[in-house]
Amino acid sequence: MNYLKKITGVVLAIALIIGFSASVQAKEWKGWNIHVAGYPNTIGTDKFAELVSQKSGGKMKIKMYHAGTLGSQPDAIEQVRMGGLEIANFSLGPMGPIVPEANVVSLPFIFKDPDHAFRVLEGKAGDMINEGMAKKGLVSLAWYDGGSRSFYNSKKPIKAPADVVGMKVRVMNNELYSGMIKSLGGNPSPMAFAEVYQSLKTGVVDGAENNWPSYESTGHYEVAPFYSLSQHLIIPETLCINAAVWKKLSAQEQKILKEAAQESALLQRKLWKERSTASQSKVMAAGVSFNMIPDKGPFQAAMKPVYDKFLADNPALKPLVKMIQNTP
Ligand code: BDP
Repeated sequence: MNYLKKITGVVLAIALIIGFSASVQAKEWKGWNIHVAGYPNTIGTDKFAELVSQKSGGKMKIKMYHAGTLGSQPDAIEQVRMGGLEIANFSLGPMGPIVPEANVVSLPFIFKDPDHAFRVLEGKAGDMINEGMAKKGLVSLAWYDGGSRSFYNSKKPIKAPADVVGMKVRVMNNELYSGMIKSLGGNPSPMAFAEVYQSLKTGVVDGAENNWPSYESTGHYEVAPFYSLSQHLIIPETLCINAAVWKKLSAQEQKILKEAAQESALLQRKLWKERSTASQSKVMAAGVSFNMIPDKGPFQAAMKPVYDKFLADNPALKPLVKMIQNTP
C-alpha cells in the first residue's frame, strides 16, 4: 500500500511538472538586443516585452538585455538557436552564414529600397526565409526595419569603386560582405559591432558601412566623417524566438507573441523613419561630409562575381533570388 502511494505520488509530481511546462511559461525569458537606449529597436523590443506581459495577464515574462550586454550577435544567434536565450532582435546579415535562405537579402543591391524589402518579406519569399530560419531553430515573429547601409570612412568621399581600392573596411561576419569589399578592390575586415569605434579611431580599419541611426548611435561619425550614400545593402531585421520554446506553447500563447511582435514592429518602423532623419541631421550638424553617388551603376556591376559565387554555391536558391528581383 505504502509502495503504491509512493508511486502515485511520483507519477502525480511528474504529471504536474509536465503539465506546467506545457502550458504556462515557468521562467522569465531572456531577450537579446545589440542597440543602446532610445534606439528604435530598443524601444520596439521593450514594447514587445510589455505587450506580451499585458496580453498574457502577467503570465508570460520577457526581460530584454540591451546594448549587446549578453554577447556579440553571431554568439547570440547560436544562443537563441540552442535555447540559452529565448528571444532576440537580429539583423538577417549575421544570420546568413547559418540560414542560407536568409542570406539572399545580403546580396548587395538586391532590394530597390526598404519598402521593397518589406513587400518581399510579406510574400512567398518571406515564407521561404521563415522556413529556412525554422529549420535552424529560429522562429521569426515580425520584421523590423534596418534601413539601407552606406559606406563611411576616415579618409575621403567615395564616389566610384576606384575610391574603395586599398581601403580597409569593417564588415559584419558574412562572406558575402567580404566578397563585396574585395570586388570593389578593398580589404574586408570582419569584426564585431562593439569593436568598430576603436578600430576606426586607431586606424585598424579605414571605414565601415551602416545605416544613419547606427552610424550616429555608435559615434562612428566622430572618427569616420565621410559618409557616401551608396545604399548597397538593405538588410531587414527579425524579432525571433527559439523554435523549441515556440513549439511547446499553446495556440493562445503563440497568438499573444505574434500580435505583440507585430505591434512592436509597427512602432519600430515608425520610430526608424524618425530616427533616420534625426540621426542624419545630428551627424551633419557635427560636421560630417556627406555625398550622394549619382551613378551607382559601376558599384552594381562590380557585384557580379559576388552573385555568381553565391548562386554557384547555392544553386537551390536561384528561384528565391529571382523571386525577389521580380517582386515589384
Ligand atoms: C546595425 C544592425 C545590427 C548590426 C550592426 C553591425 O542593426 O544588428 O550588428 O548594424 O553593423 O545596423 O554590426
